[in-house]
This record gives sequence, C-alpha cells and structure tokens, in this order.
Amino acid sequence: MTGPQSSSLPETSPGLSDRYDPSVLEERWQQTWEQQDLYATQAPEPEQRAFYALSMFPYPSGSLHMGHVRNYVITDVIARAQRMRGDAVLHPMGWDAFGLPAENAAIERGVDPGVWTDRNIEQMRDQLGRLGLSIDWSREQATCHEDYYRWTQWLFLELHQSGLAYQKEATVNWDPVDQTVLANEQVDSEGRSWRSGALVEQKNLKQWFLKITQYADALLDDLELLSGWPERVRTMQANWIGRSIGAEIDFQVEGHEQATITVFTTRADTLFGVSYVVLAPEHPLVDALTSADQRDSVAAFRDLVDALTNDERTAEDRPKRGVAIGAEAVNPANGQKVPIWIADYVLADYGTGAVMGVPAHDERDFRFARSYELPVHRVIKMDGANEHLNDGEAWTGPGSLINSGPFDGQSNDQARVAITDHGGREGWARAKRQYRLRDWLISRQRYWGCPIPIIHCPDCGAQPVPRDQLPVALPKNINLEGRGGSPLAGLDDWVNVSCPSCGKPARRETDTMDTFMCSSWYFLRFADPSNTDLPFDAEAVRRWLPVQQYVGGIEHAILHLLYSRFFTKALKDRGLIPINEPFERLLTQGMVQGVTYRNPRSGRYVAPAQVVDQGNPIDPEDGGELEVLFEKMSKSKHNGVDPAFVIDRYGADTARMFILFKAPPEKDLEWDDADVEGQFRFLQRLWRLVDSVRSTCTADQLLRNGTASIPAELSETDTTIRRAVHVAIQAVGEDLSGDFQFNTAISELMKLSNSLSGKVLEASRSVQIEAMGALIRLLAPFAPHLAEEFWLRLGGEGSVHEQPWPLHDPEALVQDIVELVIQVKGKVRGTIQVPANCDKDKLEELALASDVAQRWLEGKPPRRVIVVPGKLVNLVPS
Ligand code: ANZ
Ligand code: ZN
Repeated sequence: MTGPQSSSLPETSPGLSDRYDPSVLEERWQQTWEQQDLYATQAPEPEQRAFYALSMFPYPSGSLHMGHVRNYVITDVIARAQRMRGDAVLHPMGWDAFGLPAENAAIERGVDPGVWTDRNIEQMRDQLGRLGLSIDWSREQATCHEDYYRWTQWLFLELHQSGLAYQKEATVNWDPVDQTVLANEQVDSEGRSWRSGALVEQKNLKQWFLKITQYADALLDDLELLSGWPERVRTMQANWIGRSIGAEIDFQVEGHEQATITVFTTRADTLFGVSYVVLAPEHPLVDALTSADQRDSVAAFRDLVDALTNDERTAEDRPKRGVAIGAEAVNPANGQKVPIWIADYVLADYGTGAVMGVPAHDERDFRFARSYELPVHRVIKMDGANEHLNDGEAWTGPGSLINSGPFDGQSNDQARVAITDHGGREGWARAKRQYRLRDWLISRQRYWGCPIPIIHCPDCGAQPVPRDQLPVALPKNINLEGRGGSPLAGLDDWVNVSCPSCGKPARRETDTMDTFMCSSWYFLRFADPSNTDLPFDAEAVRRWLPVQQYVGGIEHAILHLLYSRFFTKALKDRGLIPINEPFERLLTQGMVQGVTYRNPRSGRYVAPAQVVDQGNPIDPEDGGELEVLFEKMSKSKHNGVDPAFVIDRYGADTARMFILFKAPPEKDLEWDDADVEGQFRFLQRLWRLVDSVRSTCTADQLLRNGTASIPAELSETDTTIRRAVHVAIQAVGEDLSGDFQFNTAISELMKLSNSLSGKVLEASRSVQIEAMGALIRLLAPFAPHLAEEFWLRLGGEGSVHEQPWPLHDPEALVQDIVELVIQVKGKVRGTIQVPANCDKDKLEELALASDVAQRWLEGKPPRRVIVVPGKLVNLVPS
C-alpha cells in the first residue's frame, strides 16, 4: 500500500534501479538539460557580474583525448560555480577548424577537407556532450565556415588598412614536409617545425606579414597588468619579445669613404676596448669591403656558415669561427684602427648584423680573440679588486672605466649613457632599442586555410577585395595532389579577376592565412556570435570581455596567447573594441600522463596489452625487463586512455571527479585506474547516503530549496553536523576561488560525506535538509549529473544548477571552548582555553604555543609531550 506521504516523493526515471548506474542517469540528464536549454547564456542584469569562462578551442581531429577532457572539465567547474554564485556566465565552444590535417587526409583518402572537418566536428561534439559540460552550444563557431572566415578576412583588411598587414620578400622558414612557410614562433629551438617535426630550411619568398613588432613595447609592458597569468607564461612572452636597450654606433671604414658599419651594442661603455669589428657573413657590405687576397677564404667561410642553423651558430658550447676580410674600421671614440672580420656567431637578422668585439668584457668575444690571437684591451676595472684578476677571462660585471680617455673613473652604468650621448653630439651614436620579436609571417602555401582577401593588379598593386564581396570563398573540389606552391594558384577561373580599382585583368592572392589568425579573435566572436553586419559589436564585447578565466595548454604560452594579445591591441587602436587585453586570468593545465612501458635497450614503447607480467613487466620481443614511466599520453607511446572507455565504464561524473581530484589543475596528472575506481566508490557512497535520507523522507520534509530555518535549541548531533557542513561550505568555497584547488575541494566533500554517513539520520529534520542541500550543491560543479539526480530524489525544486551557492554561517563554525591543563614534568603550571573536539596534534600545537610553554621550555623543543585529550598536556623539557 502506498501511503499519502511517500507517494508525493518525486519520481525517479523509469528503469532506474536503486543502484548507482551512471550510464542511464547521465544520458537522461544530458537530454533534459538540452530540452530545458539550461545552459543558454543570459544577458547580465544591471548590477550582475558577467563572467566569461573559456577553454582554448580544439582542432577537430575527430577524437577527444584526455588532455581535452581535463581542459574542458576544469573550465566547466569554474563556469558552474560562478553561475551558482549569481554571475551571468558565458561558456561557449568552437572549432579551430582550418589546418593541415584535413588537407593531408584529403590527399591521402580523397575526401573533401570541408566534409572531413564537419564530420570530425560532429563526432567531437557528441563526445563532448557525454562529459556533461555546461556549454551554450547556440554560440558554436567553426573557423572554416564562411560565416566565420568572412570576418577573419574583414579583420585582415582592417589590419591592412592600418598598415599592419604588408608583403615583403624575406628569408623565411620553409617546412619541406608540409611544403609551406612557418612563422618564427612555429619553429622550435632545434630548428624543427612545430607540426611536422621536419628540419626547417631557409628560402627567399615574397610573403605576407603582420607588424606585431609595432606592438612590441605594449605587449611587453602590459604583461605587468596580467597578474592573473602564471608567472612562467609572462616570462616566456617577455623573453620572446626580448627587448634590449642599447645604442647604435657608426664605424667608418679605412679607405672606403662611403662605407659605414653600424653596430648594435648594449655596452657602449666598452667602446674604448674594441679590438675588432665583426659582420654577419650575409652582411651587405662584406662583398664591397673584402680585399682581393681574402676573397677565397671569405667565400669558403660563407659556404660553411650557410649550412648551419641560427641556433648552431650561436650555441654556447660551439667554438666561434670567423675570417678577417682584409679591411679596417675606425673606432669613432679614439680613432684606433681595428680589423674587420666575419664570424658565424653574428646573425644577420638581429640588431644591425654587425657587432663591435670587446674581448676583455664579453665571454664570447674573449674566446674568439683567444682563437685568433686578437688583442684584449681592458676598459672596465672591477671595483675593489686587483687589476690583473681579469687577465685570464672576460670581466662582464660592473666596475669603473679605465683606458677610456675622458670617461675614466665613471661607473660603467654612467659611462654607457655618457658615451652614447657624446657620440650623439658628434653624430656617430644613437640610443636604440632592439627586439628579438620579428613580424609575424602569416601566409601559407596551402589550400585548407582562410584565403587572403587581396587582388594583385599590375597597375594598382595589392588591392583589398571590397568588403561587400566578402567572403572570398575557398573554391571546392580542387586537386590537391600537386605539391609545392599554393594549390589555389592552379585554378585559373578563381585566380583571374578584374582589379577592384581600375577594372583591368588582375590576379587573386593564392596564399591562405596561418590558422593562428583564425584563433586570434574567436573569443571576441563568442560575445556576438551571429552578427551579420560586423565581426562583433563593441557593446557586446564590452559586456563580456576580457575573458575572466581562460584555460588551456602551456604549449600556447607564446604562439596563440601572444597573437591574441596583439590582435586585441590592434583592434582597440582601430576603435573596434574597448579592451586592451583579452584574457584577465589564465590557467595553464598540466599534462595527462599515462603509464608507459619502455624497453631501455631498444627505446621501443610497448603497449600495455603486450607486456608480459612476471612480477616485473617484460618485453615479449627480447624477454628483458621494461621501464615503467609516466609520460604524456600519445599514440606512439601506447599509453593513452580513451575518454569514451572510461565514461562507458564509470560514467562522466567519475571521470570528472578523478581528473579534478588527482592533481591540482596546473600540475601534471598521472592516470591511475585504482584512483578512478576510488572516485567511483565515493560516488556510490554518496548514493547510499542520499538513499538513506530519502527512505526516511516524508512529503512535508522535502529538500525544496535546500535550506531550512534552524531552531535555536540544537542537540549535540545537530551542532556537530552543522559544524561539519559549514566547515565544508567555507573550504570548498575558498578552493573554488582564486587558485582553484579542486583536489582539496573534493577532499572536503569526502570529509563531509564521512561526517554525514550514518549520523545525519539522527539529526533533526531541518539540520538534515540544510546538510543535504549543501552537500548536493557543493557537489554540483564537480559531478553535475549525480548532483542533479540527488536534488530530484530528495525533492529539490528546479535544477540544482540554478540554485544559489551555499554560504557558510560563521555561527555554526563556532566551537565549544574547554579548559586544558598544562603540566611541566607532571606539575600543573597553568591552563589554556581550547576548542572542544581538537585532535591530539592540534592540542600539542596549542600547548606548545602557550605562555606556560614559552616560560618553561625557554625556546628549546621539549624532549617529550604527553597529550591526554580533553584533560591535559604534559611537557617534558630537554
Ligand atoms: C659590444 C659588447 C661588449 C657587447 C660587451 C656585449 C658585451 P642582447 O642583450 O641579446 O641584445 N650583438 C649585437 N648584434 C648581434 C648580432 N647580430 N649577432 C650576434 N651578437 C650580436 O645582446 C646585445 C649584444 O650582443 C651586443 O652588445 C653585441 O655585443 C651582441 F662587453 O656589443 B655587445
Ligand atoms: Zn588596378
């Protein structure tokens, strides 16, 4: 018989047993949320804070990996928590959808890159759906769709109009595997392509660049505003921009009236110590200045250097090599003649491509001078030291000037300025800032990218495509087989157009844009995703941006994050947006590492299924023992764990809980099946806890909004439970602010669950409601499906995800105070007041901090401490 009270308890879904079965439950909630449009973005009310939570959008490879899962789950927890805290949250998702894999798939398998990409997007969207993310899918963007790239082109034209996009002939990085040029940021320190891993070659080509160097100072100086970014990322950007403050100094060349060699130096104070001048082998003056008898050795040396990468040329541990070219330069400070050399370590594209050699005060110059028996003139005296201390090596530290004419005795910092000023008055020196940053090369000779909206006219030059003709659509069904050069160049119908200015026959630009262009502004589009008149409306951008919390991989520390900052600043200067920096806070999540079996003899990685287990892991191939490591999950190392597999087996909530619990978000995370299992068991315990409460619950005792008015008189159980609940509310709240310590937040939830299990049933009904209402709401950002199910099962109203975040009641935290006796060697010496329920460690800590202890121990640690909880602490001095 069904009584009237229990019949009004909420229905759970048909077929749902009383066992925790995530597969049924999660799918049902995902469908319900979708039907309810639960995660639709709500425009912020006046007074309401707008909170933009964003994950770096993925390349649609077609399959979701654990790195993605970690990234999106972290952002999701933040978005959900902020929503419950009352913010208007924007949490969108999109696809960085142009790029080479689609084109290569097209070449290998004959599928259309657009079709291939859309299919992958579809698949990945489904996979993401299974994670239970609170994403507003109505704002989805794919950079390869016309309604997006039309605006990428429009923004390119904006930059072009401001003179920030230009074409020039340049020596560029050529990737021989992908058959395209690369930006400097896309070549690693070993000279390899970031994508294909091929050794990059140098080629001379006419290419499109963006003048990011115009923003070098702003990009560097504004790093100081980014206090919500990891220090490491800011340092990487600062080093990449590489500002040097120094001077240019002109040297005349003996016997060549017209020739001036300008060097860049950060040490103008050492000018009197110059013993030679060095040009980069590629320096334009080398040919004119080389004497007849040095022609052959100069030519031979240049060939040698041609074969080296920049890194090989400047590596610390390589000998520096060079040849004299048979000419002399005149030191403008003292008229001294010094030989001119070319050397491998002087780079053509840094500074002026020429340096003054000061062996006494620069290590590299010192070694060079030693190798070639060039003189060493000391001009900086190490203060307070015997002069010949720096005979055997270069002195690169501070000091005062010697052998420097009128500048003798000045500190080298003073002299650096004084010598530059003096040269300035005489016309041979200028203060100068130098940057490592180069303009961003954005043209690519590939098909699957955003076409550059330019038409080349023999008479008018490079003309922008009129904006009302955008997008310049990528032609479909083209033959991608012929490698080398842009595939678009072969399409006569597409290429041949008339000039938008004069109407004469002209040709379309056939290069496409670097995909980093497409991702440099997508965060702006999400603020105004369906605007058909503009890429975004400034008001919408003002409403949502800067992104409050950006989450993504450290691999973009320079690339995407620097480009996006540049775009933001350039668009602000164009008056298009009111913000100066795109991302207020940045979290770079650590890697997900899998158990990896490696054969230390062959270096071969062995798939776990092949490992022979004989107590130790054995390689079936050579019968020898394998090393067990944790490394970033990857196909080649056979150490990946498929998210779908984990979700099938345990559900998304367990996967989320494990990922959040196992390591703080910015640290690497070692995958561990046993810990996944552990989280699953924790959720099962919660299930039983909720079930136990539900079984005693009557219609007038439903959770409703999860709060209850607490009577003044409480039992001891009530007080204990309330304290545990409010301690958890406070701790989880703190862990979800600032540093995002999700792992400790989950530990707090576990503690709370332990405190409630069994005991909560003994509490009064209002305390039960308060406790369960808080537990479920605190769980909601982490395990959203299960929390929603619990909310329903206990008669909560509406969705748990729309409930306000619980706030702790300081009064519930107040603990009873008891008196504790402090003894020294068994004699009572005083008492202190301590909270009831302190554990032994806490009591010892409080006793040691007491006045009595200070007085009797005289600052020395005691030999022994005996704690009798609730009674006394006995200190035995040493
Ligand atoms: C004379 C000198 C004396 C220097 C001394 C240093 C110490 P950063 O800080 O990296 O900008 N340099 C300039 N252009 C170069 C090029 N194209 N290739 C290789 N080296 C180059 O370093 C600036 C210093 O690097 C410059 O200051 C110059 O050497 C060298 F005691 O000039 B210095
Ligand atoms: Zn024209």
